[in-house]
Amino acid sequence: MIYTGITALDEMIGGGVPAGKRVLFSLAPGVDGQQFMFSTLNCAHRMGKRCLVIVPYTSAEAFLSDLSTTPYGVEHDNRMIILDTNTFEEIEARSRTPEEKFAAWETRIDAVYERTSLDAVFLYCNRLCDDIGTEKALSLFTEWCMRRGATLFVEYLNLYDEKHLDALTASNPFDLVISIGEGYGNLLFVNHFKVRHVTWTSLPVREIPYVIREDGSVSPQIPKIVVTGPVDAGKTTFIQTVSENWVSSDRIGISGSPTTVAMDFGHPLVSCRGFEITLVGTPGQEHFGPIINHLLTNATGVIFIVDGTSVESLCRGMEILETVRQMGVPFVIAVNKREMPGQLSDATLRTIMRLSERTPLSHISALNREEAMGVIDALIVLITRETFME
Ligand SMILES: Nc1nc2c(ncn2[C@@H]2O[C@H](COP(=O)(O)OP(=O)(O)O)[C@@H](O)[C@H]2O)c(=O)[nH]1
Ligand SMILES: [Mg+2]
Repeated sequence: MIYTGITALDEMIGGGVPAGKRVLFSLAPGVDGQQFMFSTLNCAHRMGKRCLVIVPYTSAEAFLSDLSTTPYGVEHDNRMIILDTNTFEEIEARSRTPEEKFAAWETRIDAVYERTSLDAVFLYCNRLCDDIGTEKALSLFTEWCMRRGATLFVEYLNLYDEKHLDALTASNPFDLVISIGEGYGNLLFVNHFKVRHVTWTSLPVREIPYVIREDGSVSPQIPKIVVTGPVDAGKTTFIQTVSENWVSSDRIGISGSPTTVAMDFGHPLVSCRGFEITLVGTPGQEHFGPIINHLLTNATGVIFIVDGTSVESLCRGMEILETVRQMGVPFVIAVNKREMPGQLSDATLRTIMRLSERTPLSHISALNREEAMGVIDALIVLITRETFME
C-alpha cells in the first residue's frame, strides 16, 4: 500500500493505493494540484519505497529544491532515482522516430530496474506524450509497471476537457483516475478533486473541494454542514461541544432561557476523516423558517438533531426535516439527550420521521464530544462514500 498522504482521499479509497496499481492525476491548467503527486512521492519515500521519478522539464536538483519549499520535501538518497531533462535530451539526440524513442525509454527504465528494483514510478508524462504520442507513452509505463509489479503514479496536465480524459483512460488500464480542477459550486476560490474511477473499491463520483493551506499542504473541505432540528433539541450544545472556537447568537428569550436567534457557527473548523468542516447551526423556532431555509442553501450535508425524550419536539421538527428531504442532500439523525429517562424507541423515531433503514440514526448526548463527533463521522461517510440519498 502507498498512501497519498491526503487523509481524506486515502480514507475514501479504502486506506491508500494497493501495490502494483496504476494511478492517474489529471490536472486542469492553472490549478494548484501538484501537491497530490508531491504528497504521494513524499509518503512513498518516507515508507522506504524505492522510487523512480521522471521529470521532463527540469533538473533533478531543481525538482528537489522546488519540492523542499513545500511540506513534501524528500532527500536525494539511493532510494530516490530521478531521470530529468538530461535523459530526455539524450534520448532525443539518439533516436529519430517515435518508435526509437519508445524503445530507448524502455531500455533506460529497464537499466534503472537492473540496478535498483523499483516499488513505484512517478511520471510527469506530458513531454513524453508529445514525443511519442499519448497512448504510446502511457501504455509504455502502465505495461512496464505491470510487468515489474511497481505502482505507477502519473501526473497529466489536461489542456482539454473531461471527455478527453475519458477517452484517454478508456484505452489505458488505470486503476485510479483523479481529476483536479478549479472551483467548487459557486465557490470559485477553492479547487476540487474528483475520483472518476477506481477499481479496488466502489466510490461514487463526487467533487471534493480543497484549499491549499499557508504551508502549501492540501486541505480537503466540507464547506457547509448544517446542524438543524426543533428548538431545544441541543443544536447549539452540539456545535459548542465539537468546535474549538465557537460563535453563538443565543439571546435570553421571554422564557428566561437562552435561544438561538440567527445562527451558530463552528469556527475555525472541525476536523474529521481528514476534512476541515464548517458547521452552521440554525435556530429551531417556527417563526425562523425563512432563516432556516436560507442557512440550508448550498449545504453539503445536514445533521438533524431531535430530543429523544420528547414526541412533541419531534413533531415540531417535521417541517424542517421535510425541507431537508426535499433538498436531496445527505443527512443523518442525532437523537439527543441519550442519558435522560423516557427515550423513544428507534422504531417510533423512524416511524414518526418516516426514515428509511439506510438513514443513519444515532443516540447521543450532545454534551459528549466523542458521541457528537461520531455523528459528523457518519455524515462524512455518507457524503463521500455512499451513492444513496433519500
Ligand atoms: N441532559 C442533556 N441536556 C442537554 C443535552 N444537549 C443539550 N441539552 C440541554 O438542552 C437545552 C437546549 O439545548 P440547546 O443546545 O440550546 O438547544 P437548541 O435550541 O437546539 O440550540 C439546554 O438546556 C441544554 O443544556 C444533552 O445531551 N443532555
Ligand atoms: Mg440554539
